Amino acid sequence: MRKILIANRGEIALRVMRSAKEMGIATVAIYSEADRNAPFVRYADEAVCVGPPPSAQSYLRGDKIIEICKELGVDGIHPGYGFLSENAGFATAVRAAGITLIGPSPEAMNVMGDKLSAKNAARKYNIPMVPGTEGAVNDVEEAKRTALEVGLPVLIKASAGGGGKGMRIVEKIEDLEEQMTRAISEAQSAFGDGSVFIERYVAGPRHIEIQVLADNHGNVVYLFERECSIQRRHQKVVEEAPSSVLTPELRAAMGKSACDVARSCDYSGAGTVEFLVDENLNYYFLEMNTRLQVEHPVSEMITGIDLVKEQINVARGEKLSFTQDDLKINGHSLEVRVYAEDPTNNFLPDIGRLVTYRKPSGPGVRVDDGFEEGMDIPIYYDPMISKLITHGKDRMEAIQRMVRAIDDYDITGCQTTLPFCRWAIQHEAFVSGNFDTHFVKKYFTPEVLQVSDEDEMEIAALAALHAFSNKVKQQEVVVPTNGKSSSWKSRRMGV
Ligand code: MV4
Repeated sequence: MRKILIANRGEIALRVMRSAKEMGIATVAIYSEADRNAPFVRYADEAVCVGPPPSAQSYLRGDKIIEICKELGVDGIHPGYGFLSENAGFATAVRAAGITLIGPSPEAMNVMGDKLSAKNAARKYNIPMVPGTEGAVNDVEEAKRTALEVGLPVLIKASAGGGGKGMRIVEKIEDLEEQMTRAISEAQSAFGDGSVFIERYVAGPRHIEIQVLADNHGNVVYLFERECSIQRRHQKVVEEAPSSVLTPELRAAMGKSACDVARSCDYSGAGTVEFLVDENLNYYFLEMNTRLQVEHPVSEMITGIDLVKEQINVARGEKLSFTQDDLKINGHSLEVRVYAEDPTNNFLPDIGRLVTYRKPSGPGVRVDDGFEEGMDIPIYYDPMISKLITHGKDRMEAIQRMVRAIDDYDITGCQTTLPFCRWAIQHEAFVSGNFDTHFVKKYFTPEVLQVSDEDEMEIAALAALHAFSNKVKQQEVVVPTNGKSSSWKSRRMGV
C-alpha cells in the first residue's frame, strides 16, 4: 500500500494521515466546499474537493470517492468513523474496484450491522447476552410471553438500530402492545426495516467496550476495555481506560468473549465489542462496531499501540506483530469530547468562529483536533471541536491532568462543553468510580456550572485589586470565567 485516501474530515482525517506519514504512505484528502481551509486538507499530500457542504453531496459520495482513487492511483481507503465507515455497500464497491478498504469485509459489516444477526452469530460462541427474544417479534402474544418470562421492565429494540436509536422501555405488560406497534412503525420509517426484538431491561448498567484487533491469518487479540458510561442522550462525554470496576478475571473473560464475537463474523482489522455490565458484574454482549471509534486514543495511551498503523498492516495482509501476552495495561487514560455546544442551554450547538483557540500541552496530554484559531466551525457536520486526552501513572493522575488541561484550554468565540467535562470528572461519583450510564441524568443540572454569588463577589473583588495593583499599566486583568465555572481561572483580556 503506497497511497491511501482518507474518506473523512476533521480530527480523524488528520489522525489517520499522521500514522500513514510515519509509515511512508502518501495521503489523499477529500473535502467538501465547507472544509476548503481545514488543516487536514493542507496536511495531505494531495487533496480533491468532492462536492458541496452537505454530507450527502460530499463525504457520502462513495461513487465519486472511488473515481478519485482510480484517477490518482490510490490503493487503499481509510473511512474513519461515521460517514461511509460501516456501509457494506460502499465496502463492496471498493472491493469491486480493486481497492483495499482499511476495515472489515462487507460480510462482517452486514452481520454486525443488524443487532439480531449479530446476537445470532455470537450465540454460537456462548457469549453472555441479555435474556430476550432470539428473533424478530411481530406477534403480541409471543412478546408478552417473553416479557413475563424474562421479567419486566423490558426493552424493545430495533434490529437495524443501535447506539440507542429506536429503543423503548416497557414497565407494564398492558403497555407492551402499543409500544411494540409504535416501535415497529418507527423502525420501519427510520431504517426501512421494522424488525424489533425484546430484552430484559438491565437497570443502572455500565457501558464497557472492548477494543479488538484481528488479522487475516486467524489471530485475534483484545486491547482491554474502555469505560464509556458517562454519556448524555447516547452521546459519550468522558471515556477512560481501563475501567475501575473490572477485575483481572472479568477483564480476561470479557476480552475472550470480545475476541469470540470477532471470530463469529470472521472479523478483520480494528473493531469494538460493546457490553453492558450490571451491579453484580455480570456482563452482556450488546453489539459490535465495525470501525475505528472516536474514543480509540485512550486504548492507544494505555497499550502503546497505534491502532491506525495496525489497521493498515492488517489491510496489507500482514500478521499482527504482537500476541495477547505482549499486551499490558500501562497507567490510565481519560478522554473528554469538546463540543461547540452550550451546556447551560440544553447543549444547543453554539457554532461560531474560534476567535481564540489555544490548546493545552505538556506531560501526558494529547489533543486530537481538526481546527485552528480563526476558523469557523461548519454547521453541516458534528460540532465536535476536539478530543482532549490525558494519560497518567494511575487514574488520579489522569484526572488531575485532565482538570489542568481543561483549565489550560483557551477557546473563545463559542460556548464549549469544557466546563461540563470539568464538572463531570470532578464529581464525587466519578472520582470514586461509583457511577453508571445514568450519571448525567442523575446529577447534572445547568446550575452546577453557575458560579455562586459569593464566589462571584470574591472574584470581582480580587479582579479589582489585581487591576489596581497593576495601575492599569499592564494590558491584562484577571476576570471570572464567563460565570461558567466555579473554579479560579485567569482569562486574559485586553483592557
Ligand atoms: C440496554 C440497556 C439496558 N438493558 N439493553 C443503549 C445503546 C445501545 N447500544 C444499547 N443501549 C442500552 N441497552 C438492555 N437490555 C441500556 C442501554 C442504555 C445505554 C447503554 C450504554 C450506554 C448508555 C446507555 C444509556 C441508556 C440506555
